[in-house]
Amino acid sequence: MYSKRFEKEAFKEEVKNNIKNLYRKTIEEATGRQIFQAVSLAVKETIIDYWLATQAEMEKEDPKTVYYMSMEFLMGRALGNNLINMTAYKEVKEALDEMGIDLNAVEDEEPDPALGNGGLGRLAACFLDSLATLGYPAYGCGIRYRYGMFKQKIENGYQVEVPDNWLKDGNPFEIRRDEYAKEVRFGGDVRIEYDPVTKRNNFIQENYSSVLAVPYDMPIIGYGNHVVNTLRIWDAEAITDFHLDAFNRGDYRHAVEQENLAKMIVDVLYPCDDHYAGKELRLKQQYFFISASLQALLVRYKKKHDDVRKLHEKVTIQMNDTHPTLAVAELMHLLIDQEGLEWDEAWDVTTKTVAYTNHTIMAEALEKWPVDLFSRLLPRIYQIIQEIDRRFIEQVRFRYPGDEGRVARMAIIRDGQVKMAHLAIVAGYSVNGVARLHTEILKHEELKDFYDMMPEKFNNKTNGITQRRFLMHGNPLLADWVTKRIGDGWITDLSQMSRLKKYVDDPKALAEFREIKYQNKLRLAEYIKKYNGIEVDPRSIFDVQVKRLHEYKRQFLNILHVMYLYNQIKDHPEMYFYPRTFIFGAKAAAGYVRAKETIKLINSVADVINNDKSINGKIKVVFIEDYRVSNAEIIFAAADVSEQISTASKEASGTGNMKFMLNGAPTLGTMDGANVEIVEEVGIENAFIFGLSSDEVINFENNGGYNPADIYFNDWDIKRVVDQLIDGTYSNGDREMYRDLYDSLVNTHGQERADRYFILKDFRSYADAQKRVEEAYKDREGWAKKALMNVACCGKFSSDRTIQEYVDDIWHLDHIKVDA
Ligand code: T68
Repeated sequence: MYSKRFEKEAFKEEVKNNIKNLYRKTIEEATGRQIFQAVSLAVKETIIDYWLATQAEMEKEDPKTVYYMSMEFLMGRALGNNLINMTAYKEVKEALDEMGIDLNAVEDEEPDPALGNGGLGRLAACFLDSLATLGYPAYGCGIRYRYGMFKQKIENGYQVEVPDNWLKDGNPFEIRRDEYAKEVRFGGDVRIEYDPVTKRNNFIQENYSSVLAVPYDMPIIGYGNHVVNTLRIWDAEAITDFHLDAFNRGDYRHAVEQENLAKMIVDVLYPCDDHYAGKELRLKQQYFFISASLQALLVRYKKKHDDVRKLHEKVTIQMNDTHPTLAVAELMHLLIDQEGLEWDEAWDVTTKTVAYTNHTIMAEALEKWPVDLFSRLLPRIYQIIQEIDRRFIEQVRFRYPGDEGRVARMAIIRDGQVKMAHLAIVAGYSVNGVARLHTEILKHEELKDFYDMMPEKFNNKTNGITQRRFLMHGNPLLADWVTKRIGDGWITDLSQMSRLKKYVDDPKALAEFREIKYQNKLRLAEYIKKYNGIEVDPRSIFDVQVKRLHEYKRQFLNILHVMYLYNQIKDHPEMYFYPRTFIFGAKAAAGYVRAKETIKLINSVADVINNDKSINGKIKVVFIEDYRVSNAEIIFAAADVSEQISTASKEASGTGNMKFMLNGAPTLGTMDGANVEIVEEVGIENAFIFGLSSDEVINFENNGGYNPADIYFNDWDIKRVVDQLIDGTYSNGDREMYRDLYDSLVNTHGQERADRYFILKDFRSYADAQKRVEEAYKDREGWAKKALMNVACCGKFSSDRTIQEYVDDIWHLDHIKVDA
């Protein structure tokens, strides 16, 4: 293992030297940030050796490699995770202790790299961790945004977005690779030129603007196996005069335009999750990283192979949602225009190389680019997509003669739009959903036409999460306890958690397990005190909903229920009530008005309830500012109840649900996404399930919805909380502040149905489930059993399992072994 190689004294010396050489300081004089840099660089020394060894192995063995293309990699902090995977965490902690440095404090100095929005970006990060740990060769390919996901401040209850300048002090783990820089071209025209020698038309892009894509590599360390893969993220720079041709050299305006393009293109991550913004700059970002990544990939392939017709034997490309789908057309372009392949040859290679993962069925998330924008920005790519579309439509007509309705539904280019999902499905050799229910909905509802025509492409890959970060690093107390009980095999084989089942009837084990949860709740309570100034009782039920703010995720339902409980306590002060702390954490997309109103509502309700002395602290409401990977680890470890309450059919999978389960928090949720599979693993008696099924929701939707007025006018408790949105109770008398939220429940707005997300419809059943939670929690040992069963049954939800399935069914990668 790495730790065998770890030499404590040498490491300490290295840290001291780094501080001296970088900052001309002693340890005592250095700031926290400087110590973080010095420690990280010392750790990087060791990483580089394994990185080189892995590269050497790949050179030698020439294994089949996956390129995971993603606009987002939500990596979270690297230092602690790297140490864990190098199996050097404890040694380094000791070494630093001896120097009077606290590793936890050093870790807290690292900016939390947030090059992703939420689930989709975090999934990509977990996948990289598992690929390296399982010993599979992989590159992550993405964008080095100068500004990642915004930092969230709450001011006067409102979300305020603050730029996330994560690179301010430099990123100690990355390496800039100038030698692999690539030019990426935008706009201009395509001239067709007949070449009498090859007897082919050549397509020549002219009058374009271009930028230089410069890669930065970050190490992705496998757990205890010396494998170090690479996350390659691209920065943009202006092409210097040197690269410009004679004509352009004098063209000042053009030069400035290119300079600006380079500055803009990687400037910022779009903060919209599950939503399509349709911005030109976004399309530029997509083409930028796809073109650069594919050019680099081909260069690498051609170093060892002279026939690009066999690319798929050594390379597979996974497209994380449709955001990287330009890979289809760009690969065609490179194979035809650069490598000289015929169309059919290029298509054969491309359709054996690219595969597509779908993450949502939400109509507003589907990427459809306007043809005029698309063809202006990417003229050659557009031509290629037109030809793919023409040939595809021919096939549909052949297969379904006379069915022009079907042709219209399936076309890639239609109604002035380029439909990226259709392109991804037509070209991809695999199309997968991210949980069983989601994949079934894709096959039988959203993508039915495609499934009918090419069922063999469709498959499910239920998401997973890495236990290295979300248990070992985030919850060391529980991790050590598990290891003490069942050994440490679970670290790389989470199915071994099932051995914990034998402890559910062991009172001593249960008492220890409960005490660990309590310690983790204390840690979170301290965090909340420090950052929110709110005192919470660690003995109360920690009921947690942390995830992006979205109407379909129904944070609104949760807070309405809190308002309802508060009414009950006020009406019946004598009533039995187990103290509860409702914890929220969520960022709203900057332009998503209703999501932002929901944040304000949660904070307003918190203000009123937390300051009402008459309820004796029976309810506390906490909105944790700036929910992100680093505080998520603390939150999951401390949760008693995992709120997974999306409208059934809307949440493709969810992955937070799995992180809560791993940390021993039973799910309070709907039968949606991966919740279905969680319940299947843990047993319905160890979860709290409520609400409409996805079939019921889809049925209502296909038949014009339901009528929330029937509920509003017949259930007085519900009417009361809904009315409290506009009677000033939570807005200092302002009746307009939450009018839009109120309206969304009871009034139809043009196209939008009232209560589109079935909040009132599910309210009673949610309240009942919450009642069952309270009942169950009163039985402390019974609760501990449920919680422990969740840990014991979480094995399926490791991303190691997910990745092994991708490898077996889709990618067929070769293993690598690194001896160092
Ligand atoms: C999430 N999607 C799904 N999208 O909502 C979630 N979208 O159910 C699933 O578990 C997760 O993906 C992983 O499969 C997202 O997170 C985005 O973040 C996103 C970003 C940009 C554009 C569209």
